[in-house]
Amino acid sequence: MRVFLLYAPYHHKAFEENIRTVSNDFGVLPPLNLAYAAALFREAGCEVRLMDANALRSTGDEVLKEARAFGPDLLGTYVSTYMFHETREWLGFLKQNLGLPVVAGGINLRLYPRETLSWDEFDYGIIGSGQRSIRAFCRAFESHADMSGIPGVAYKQDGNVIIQPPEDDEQDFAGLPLPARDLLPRGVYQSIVSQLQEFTVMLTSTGCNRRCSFCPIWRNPLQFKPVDAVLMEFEHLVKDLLIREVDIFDADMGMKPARLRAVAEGLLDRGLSIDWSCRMSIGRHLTADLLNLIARAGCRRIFVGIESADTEKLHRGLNKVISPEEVKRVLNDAVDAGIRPLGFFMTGLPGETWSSMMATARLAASLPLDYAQFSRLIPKPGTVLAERIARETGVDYWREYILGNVPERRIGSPWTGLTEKEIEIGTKLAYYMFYFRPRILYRTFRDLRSPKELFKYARTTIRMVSDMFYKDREDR
Ligand code: B12
Repeated sequence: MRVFLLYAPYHHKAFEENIRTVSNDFGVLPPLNLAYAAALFREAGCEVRLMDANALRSTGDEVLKEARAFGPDLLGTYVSTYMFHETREWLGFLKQNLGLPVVAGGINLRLYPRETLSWDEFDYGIIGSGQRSIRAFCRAFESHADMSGIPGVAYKQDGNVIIQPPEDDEQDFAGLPLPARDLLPRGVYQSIVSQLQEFTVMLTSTGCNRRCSFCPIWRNPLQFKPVDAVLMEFEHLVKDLLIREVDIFDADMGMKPARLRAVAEGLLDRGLSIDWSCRMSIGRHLTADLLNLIARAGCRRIFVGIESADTEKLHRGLNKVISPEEVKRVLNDAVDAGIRPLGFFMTGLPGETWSSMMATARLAASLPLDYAQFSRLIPKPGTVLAERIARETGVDYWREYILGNVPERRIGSPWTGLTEKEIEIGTKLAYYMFYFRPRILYRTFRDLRSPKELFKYARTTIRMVSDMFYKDREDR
């Protein structure tokens, strides 16, 4: 059986936490989870083509041509909540022209399976990891058998959507095959801060041990790949795929400091030369010694959630606890070790005022950071915050959005007296206060590693300035 998987092009949405320039210039990143799904289809005996039309900036006709040339029996795609309709339209176009059924997987199938399949563009859904269900689905699909009784598979029968939840223990992250990165194009991937090519992304754990009300990630089971498997994946990246830089997307790569230490030591022992970056929670466990070790092992950047100058607001409003003293200590130790830190900050917190927002902007500019990202707090799908808002207003915006009942718009921040416009302006101002400083310009130029990187920064700077005058969709 031949399966054509499409990663559909996507663009900034009005409800996103990031301002437009940041979403659009975030980079061109590979569809890691479709690469995982492709590996599962291959394990089930399928021949798979994975087309990253987002990275290739393909037109509809180009995608159609590629799909026709491959001659698939089935089309598949990844659906997030944010990009649902854009992806749906792409699959609708392919389905109409090829007359083939479509299977969808990914986060939106976990959150809104019924609503996803209420659209004609989607015939089947894989809910959850697909580890057991993809194989069973393929067997049933090939033999034209009934999909009933296959946990984790959603389908349609006589106009009804049938949801079959996955088995509780289906997700075994460590047991997943290596993502099929060999199916992805080369020379096209980069992030806003990456410096080398080939570049890719990687995940060594799922879930998180924190319970922040603005983040959905802790709802995934907390699972880790064993150190040996992580090192094997690094080795595969370096030796088989000639990757020179990787961004690790774990919620907190330092959650188990001994594990991080073992990964770093393993990289050094195996002589694997690769630049990497990762997200880490601030805490006492990030000692100068550990930071020095990971720097020697190739860690070039760490991304840390600092969020706000007002730790009280953070703690009470969002269930996140961090110590300002520890933030400074970790950042200084990281810089001393030769690691470039990026701080994540949030604007529009519960009880936020213009002056607390500006205090956050000033805090960011006062810390030894090389990069900062300011995101507006939004009730992301699947979060405690989104559930609270849905309860209070009686409307689940995301569900209605998937059903096509509400337009793409800012959801609003009823937890602060600030308007969306004020939060947007405060967020943009925070960016200008951070980036348009001699220290940042100097460090950016000093550490440039290619003319391409200079071009990337110049383009983002121009877009950032023009963004000041850009009106969001609902203002137009
Ligand atoms: C890595 C990552 C990325 C990477 C790679 C994305 C990708 N398509 O793989 C990049 C940087 C490109 C990315 C982009 C975006 N991301 Co992202 N991303 C993640 C992250 C950290 C891990 C995803 C992952 O690989 N998980 C591991 C795999 C094994 O699990 P999985 O995703 O569930 O996939 C399995 C199954 O679902 C299934 N499956 C998945 N797809 C398919 C398809 C088919 C046909 C089948 C059968 C099965 C199947 O098989 C996989 C193997 O088990 C998650 C957060 C998290 N920790 O989960 C956020 C997350 C999914 N991303 C999120 C967001 C918001 C975005 C962006 C909108 C950001 C932006 N503004 O650009 C874009 C949207 C991209 C899109 N087209 O929709 C949100 C999703 C919110 C939502 N409900 O829509 C999350 C949850 C993070 C968050 N902050 O809330 N992301």
